[in-house]
Amino acid sequence: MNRTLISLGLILLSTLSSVSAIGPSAAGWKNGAYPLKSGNILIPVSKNWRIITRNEHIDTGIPNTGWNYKPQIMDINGDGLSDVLLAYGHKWHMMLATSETSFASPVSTGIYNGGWENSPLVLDINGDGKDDLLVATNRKWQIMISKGNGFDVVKTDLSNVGWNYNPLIMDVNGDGRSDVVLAYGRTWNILFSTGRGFEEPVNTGVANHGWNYKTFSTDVNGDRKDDIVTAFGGKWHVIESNGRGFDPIESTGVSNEGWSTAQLIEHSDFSGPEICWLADKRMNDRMERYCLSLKNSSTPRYVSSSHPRNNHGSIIVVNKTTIAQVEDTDGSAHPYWYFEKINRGWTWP
Ligand SMILES: [Ca+2]
Ligand SMILES: [Ca+2]
Ligand SMILES: [Ca+2]
Ligand SMILES: [Ca+2]
Repeated sequence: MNRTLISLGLILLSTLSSVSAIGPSAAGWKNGAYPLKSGNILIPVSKNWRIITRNEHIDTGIPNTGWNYKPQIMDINGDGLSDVLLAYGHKWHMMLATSETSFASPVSTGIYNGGWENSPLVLDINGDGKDDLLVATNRKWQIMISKGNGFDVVKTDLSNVGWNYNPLIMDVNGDGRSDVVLAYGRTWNILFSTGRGFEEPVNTGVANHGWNYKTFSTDVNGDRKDDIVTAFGGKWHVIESNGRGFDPIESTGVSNEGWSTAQLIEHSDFSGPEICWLADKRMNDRMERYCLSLKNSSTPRYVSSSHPRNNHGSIIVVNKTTIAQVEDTDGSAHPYWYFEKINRGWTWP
């Protein structure tokens, strides 16, 4: 076969496998776009829930009641498919996934949805693979522990101080049970999980700079204890866990320009986590994407080809292998969904 044809075919194949645009439009995405474990996205649109995959828009036929009451995406039964917990009619409702592209109709848990407006947090407090929910309500933390087909409600005596300061769910001591890290009293404080509740807060003595900017938790150094990555003072900083608390704050020396668009990407290989953001460093009115490897922090690497500055939407990290973005690449005022496979050789439409 002609060598040129073969290379053309390879180029086409690699383009198709790395990026795909899903038509006809991205209507409704501003009402919330919820990443699912499958790599698909759930959005409330045209009175129903719709699932966006790499290839199509699927109308689930299920009314999107409760879409504006902070739906919680979590794997309630631990089957590897993302389910949804919805607040409406004064109760939490479960919408369980039946496949990667379908859900069963919502059923009531019978549990009062007090505190849904206080940013509930998904965690796995007992490490059983079924996601639980932490709710700040009546000035105390309350936990809904999943039983697979419903929840046990556990009330704690712990004050919900810090719930409005971007609390972090992370496994500080690496025991497989989610802990909670809270910014208050000028320091980071840790609530270690006991499996069905939390120990009294541990004051780490480490200043809580950056709680109001982009703050991520991830295992930066690969010791299975989650660390903090945060933007403040013009730079990205790392705060490593030592199992019982945190080590002193370290600056990466890298500018946190573009922090508001920053996303954490945890690669499935052994290269460690990265933060990626959009910036127009080339001053050509088009945005480029840059990534900083946190494990081997040195200088940010340029990743993407540029795309129009006036409609860059936002990056959504769908899962460890996929990111998605809403973008009007052809200037038709009809934005499309774009999916992109994350690997070391990213491309962009
Ligand atoms: Ca599930
Ligand atoms: Ca659990
Ligand atoms: Ca833990
Ligand atoms: Ca670590």
